This record gives sequence, C-alpha cells and structure tokens, in this order.
Amino acid sequence: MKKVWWKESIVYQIYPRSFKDTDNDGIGDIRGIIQKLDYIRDLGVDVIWLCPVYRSPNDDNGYDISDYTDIMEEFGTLDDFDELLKEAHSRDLKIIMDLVVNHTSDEHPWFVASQKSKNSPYRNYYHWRKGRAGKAPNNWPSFFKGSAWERGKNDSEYYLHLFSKKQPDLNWENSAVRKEVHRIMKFWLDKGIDGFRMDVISLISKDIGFPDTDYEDFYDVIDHVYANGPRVHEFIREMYEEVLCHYDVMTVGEGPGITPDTANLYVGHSRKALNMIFHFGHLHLGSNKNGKYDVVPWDLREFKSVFNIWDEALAGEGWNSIFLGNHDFARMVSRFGNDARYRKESAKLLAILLLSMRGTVFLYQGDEIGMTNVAFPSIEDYNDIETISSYREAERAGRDMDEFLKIIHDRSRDNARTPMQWNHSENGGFSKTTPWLKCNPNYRHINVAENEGDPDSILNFYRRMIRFRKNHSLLVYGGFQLLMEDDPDLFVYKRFDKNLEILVVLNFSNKKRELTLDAHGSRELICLLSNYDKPVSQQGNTFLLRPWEGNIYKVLNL
Ligand code: TEU
Repeated sequence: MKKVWWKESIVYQIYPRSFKDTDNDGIGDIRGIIQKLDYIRDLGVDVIWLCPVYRSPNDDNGYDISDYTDIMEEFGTLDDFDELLKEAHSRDLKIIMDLVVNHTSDEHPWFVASQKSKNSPYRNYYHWRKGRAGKAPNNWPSFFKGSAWERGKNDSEYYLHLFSKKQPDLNWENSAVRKEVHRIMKFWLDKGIDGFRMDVISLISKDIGFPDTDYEDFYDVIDHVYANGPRVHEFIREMYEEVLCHYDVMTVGEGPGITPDTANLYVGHSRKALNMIFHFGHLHLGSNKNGKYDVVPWDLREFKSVFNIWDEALAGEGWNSIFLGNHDFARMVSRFGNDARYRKESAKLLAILLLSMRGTVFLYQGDEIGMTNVAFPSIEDYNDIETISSYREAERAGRDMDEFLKIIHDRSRDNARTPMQWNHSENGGFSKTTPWLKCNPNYRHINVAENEGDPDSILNFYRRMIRFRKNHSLLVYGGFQLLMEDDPDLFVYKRFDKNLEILVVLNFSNKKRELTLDAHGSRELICLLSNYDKPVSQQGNTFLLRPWEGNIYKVLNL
C-alpha cells in the first residue's frame, strides 16, 4: 500500500463559532484559534479541519456562503486567516478548509442576480423550474423538512434547495458554475492551505428531469435520488484535473448516500478523484425512515459490522476515514459511550477505537476532554436550523412535545456545538460575554484546565493514544480483522502486519465481562495500553474486563 502523509494524519476538526472568542462578542473567531494553536499541536495531531469561515448570513452557521473569498465578519479578516495559516504551518500543523459548493446562500450575489431577472446569465447558476398546478415542481423533501423547492420572490418559478430555502442548490450542469468553483479552490490553495473537506459532494449532480420520488424513507431518497447523480464522477474528476492534481493536498468528501459498493468510485486510487469520503453508516444507526429524529433501537453488533464492511470495501482500492462524531451529530461519548457513571472510561475506550482503526482519523473539538450532550429545557435555547425545523414539524404533526424534546436532547446538532469548555470560569473560558449558544453547564467540572491538571484525564489519555498510533504504523497501514462479531458487548479486533500483531479488546458495556480467547498454538498477550490504571486480570486465556475497559495487546506467538 502506498504510504502518504494524508493517510497517516490525525485531523482535529474545529467549529470556529464555538471554539474560542477573543473579541468578546460571544462568537468564536480566528484569533481564538491562533491563541490555541499550541494546545492543538500538543495534542499530537497533524491537520486542522476548519468548518466554514467564509462570509455568511448564518442561516446554517456558515454552510450558507455569500462570499467564498472573504472571511465572516464575526470571525475576523483575511489578514487574520493568513496569520492563522502561517502560525499553524510554523507548528507543523496543516489546515484544510470546508468547501461548500453544492449550494450558496440566497444572499450570494449570484443568487441575487439569478432571482432578479430570468435573462440574467446567473439565472442558470441555479435550478429554476416551473411549478405544477400552483405547487412545487416535484415532491422532493428538503433535509431540513418541507419541500426542497421555494418559489422565487415575485417569480412564477421555483428554485431547488436540498437544505434550507436560504441555501439554493448550484446548477453544476452549467460549466460557468464549475469554473467559478475551480477559481475559488485555487484562491485558497494558492494561499497555501492543505486541502478540502467537501460538503455533500455526493449530491452535486442532479437528475435534471426532476422526477417525483416514490421512496418514503428519507435515507432512501438520499441514497437513490439525491446522491450519486449522473455526472457526479465527471464533475469530481474535472475538479481533480483542473485544480487538485496541481497541489499536494488532502481531500475528503462528505458522502451521504455513498455505500460500500459505490465508495471506490469516489476514492479508488486510479480514479483521479478524492482521497477519502465520510460515510455515515455508524452515525445513522438507530435512525428510522424519517431521519435522525425518528429513533429506533440499535446494538453493538450492527456498529461493529459497519466498521467491518467499510474496512473491507476500502482496504485494497481506496482509503477510509474514521470518525465518531462531528458538528452534525451528538457528542460521541453520549452516543456510543456512557456519559454518566462511566464517562471517563468510555471516552477513553472510544479514543482507543478511533485511534486504532485503519483510515485517516478525524477528532472533533471537545471530544478530547469528553464533552457530553446538553439537555436544554426549551426549544428556545436551541439555534440549529435542523433541530428547530424538526421540532416545528413534530408540533404540526401533533406529537408529544415533551417526548420530542428528549429526542432533541439525544440527537440535536447543537449537542456538538455548545462552546468549547476551556476552564471553570464564567462561560467555560470561551468568552467573557453570553455566548451565541449556551454553554453546557457541566463546564464547571469538564474542561481543559481540569484535564490538564490530572495525569489520568481523558485529554492526557488522548495524547498517549495519539503517540501510540504514531509509534505503531501498523495501526495506519496494517490489516484489520474483526473477531467475535456476534458478541453484543465486546468489540474485538486484530491489527497486523508482517512483523507484529496487535489485539484490541473493548468492552462496550456497563457490565463486567469475561472473555476467553482461543488458544490456537501458544500465545502470550502483553498489554501495551489500557484505559484502566491497573492491568486487566487474567487467568490463562480468560480475561475479566471491567465496565468500558479497553486494552491493546501485543500478541506473541511462542
Ligand atoms: O451535512 C450534510 C448532511 O448530510 C447532513 O444532512 C447530515 O446528515 C445531517 O446534518 C445530520 O443531521 C453538511 C454539513 O456538515 C451540515 O452542517 C450542513 O448543514 C449541510 O451539509 C448543508 O451544508
């Protein structure tokens, strides 16, 4: 397998709005990131992924862009950005930016012109269509509820918006649009950035006949109607040939609707396309046909199988990305661990999982200190457009809203967007003024300062585990084999290369569990790393694992 830097990288994702506020307007900013670069470097990561920092009216917090070559006023200036890049590079940290080009803001000058006149050359930058009998051109639903079409102001036609009505979809059929995108990419690459995370890149090509969909399940609509459109690979290859191949950069495409069967079309080594994609197999577990607020039970066996299937799919041809949360999902310790009694143990166990899989690792801000979900008492406390639109839809459907608020506590994107908890002072040291989104009140005991002072903290465990990965290249490049796939509590796998075999044993439960390993031949296990302080108790081939205990062993074949 070819060795390259972006496969070995550990990426730290920053949601700038919630990271660090230095001008005390309650909103994080670029100078805040500069201030914390030493902290990021000391984690041991290699790359920062910056969520959008471009000009935006913030209907969807920066994912609705009104100027692609300038910085959002609340975040600072282009000079601040240049300084951030310089300061990051001087610490050997790379920066990748979010490229959001499936849609723009409706306040982008292209859309303003497009809306103003049917004769404008910008009309064809977007998808405008006639309605059907006074209604939308087809029955497509938006990710944020309601129709994916909105009638233009004083217009007889409708424009497509797969996300909010303030996020009109660009018409990639138009070569002028594609040229604009290439120009934007070059603008940032020529400044020296190190790559892009490409927002919903799987959605950029549409079936421009815009047929109705018969699918009821929203995930089916994504998989079969919105994603993997007829020209998507052509558009991505063009981006590669026009722009990307001229730079040594990392690319990761966000890939709703990409399946293990289709993934290599995006990331296969010979495809001249992307380095990797984000799939949502594990994050969509427990979500029913109406999407993530339609909750059903799931279990660890399904979770393990997602990792297994994706590793297998990408092992030879492509490359995988590994992440357990981001700005769109619940906090990973709340979603996959136990954020109450075993918060520390389970956060560390998840760190072992995240950093011992094959693929490029993405760690989301705050997860390194075990930040948890938040349970705001009222919908008024929430900011996220997806949360609010789902709440309003549930209200219209006559749902029990106390129950629905509990689902929001579990699933809302704002769980991951509460301000970063730096210390126990007012607002968690994020800002001296009331932040744009309330802090999680647990900042008083869950914060960076407290973690720094405790050798046994989650943060210090992350630093150890990151060093461990860096010292064991087989964790990056070696083979992966899932063991005990039917066990409902234990996640056990091997990582190996021709020199070394490593066994990872993770107890994903609140219970003590016994584990007996097959003794084929004579083998000795040496524990290299554990999330508990004392080594696991062992008798012969039988181990007793404590709740959420996670261990990494070296296997010696005697
Ligand atoms: O998310 C796209 C996407 O697939 C999301 O719908 C995701 O599945 C959802 O948020 C889960 O609840 C990207 C960005 O990451 C997200 O923040 C933006 O809102 C969205 O695109 C539109 O740009």
